[in-house]
Amino acid sequence: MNFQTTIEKPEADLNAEMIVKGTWRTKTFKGYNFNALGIPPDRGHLHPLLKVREQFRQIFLEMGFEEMPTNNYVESSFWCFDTLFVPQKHPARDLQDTFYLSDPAECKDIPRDYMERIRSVHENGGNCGSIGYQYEWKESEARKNVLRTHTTAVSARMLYHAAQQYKRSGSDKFRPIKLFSIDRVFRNETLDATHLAEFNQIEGVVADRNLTLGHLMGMTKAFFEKLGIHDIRFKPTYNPYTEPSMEMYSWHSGLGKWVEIGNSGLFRPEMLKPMELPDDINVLGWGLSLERPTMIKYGISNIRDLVGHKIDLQMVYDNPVCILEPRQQQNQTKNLETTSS
Ligand code: FB9
Repeated sequence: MNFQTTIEKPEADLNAEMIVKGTWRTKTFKGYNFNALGIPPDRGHLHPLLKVREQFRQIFLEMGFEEMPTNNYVESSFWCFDTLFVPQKHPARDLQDTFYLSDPAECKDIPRDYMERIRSVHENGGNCGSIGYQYEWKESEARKNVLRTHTTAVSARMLYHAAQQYKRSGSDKFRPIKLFSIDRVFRNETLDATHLAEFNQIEGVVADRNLTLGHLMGMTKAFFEKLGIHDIRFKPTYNPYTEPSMEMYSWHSGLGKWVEIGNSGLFRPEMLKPMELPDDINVLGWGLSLERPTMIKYGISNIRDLVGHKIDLQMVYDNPVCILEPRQQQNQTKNLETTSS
């Protein structure tokens, strides 16, 4: 019977002094509470953008795409614009749209023969049934280094190397190419609630024999299906590097309007022929941003609450798991809601 007048507070911890002095023998210790959660260990928290990025990566990998190496933010104007048949006087290449580097200002290694083919396709259409832009193309302009304005620059380099590899292989078996990229691009744009001077571009490209506009519509439909977006609409648009080009829209019942969810097109022969891709190889491509779907998914209306030094870190700590894949018969927006459970 352990009745006593003094309430001895049971020990919670066994410390070195108790062991040294042997006082632990006479102490009463608290029982172990194995259900105690304990202090959550200070661990990493994935930024919502990285969670949504991983979801998009999984979708591309499921569709058999390979990821492009995008770990170089600096590109020469040659790969960022000239190979994509963007004329040297195009406004997108102006200082107020593109960040030019002062050091290193110029790119040294550009394949000479390829550059000459790019010169002639800009000046007079080269040999691909085009008249080009009928202007004097300057090598110095092409050598200017920039912060890439789109990851399509990386697609151009990957397609060129694939074409050169195919040419060297001498075989006539062209293995279809399915590549994707999700990485930062930089545009010297006017900043507003949805635009910063950089965003993450998501891009998919497919190269194969006799690809058509139908393949492009089918591929983008399949892609957005995996996002839970079913009926998308296409609207003709213009890009210097694709013809035909289309914007894609989806009905957003939450916002009660059609939302532009991306851009797409079939790359022009003026881009593909100088790469020495076989004549019957066509290349389709589409792109969107990572920030827009993330803002919609996490109900964030101002880009500065998602990205930048002013964001409240609690949002990063507390943002829930990100599940993009569709759930049957739920109306579209439903899928964009966060899985709070
Ligand atoms: O992301 C965009 N919209 C978007 C995407 C997804 C979404 O949520 C999903 C439901 C889950 C909601 C919105 N856009 C593209 C459309 C607009 O936001 C547009 O105003 C802004 N665009 C960016 C460029 O701004 C200057 C988004 C960015 C963009 C635009 C074009 C491309 C990539 C990103 C491209 C391309 C392309 C075309 C042809 C061949 C290869 C690449």
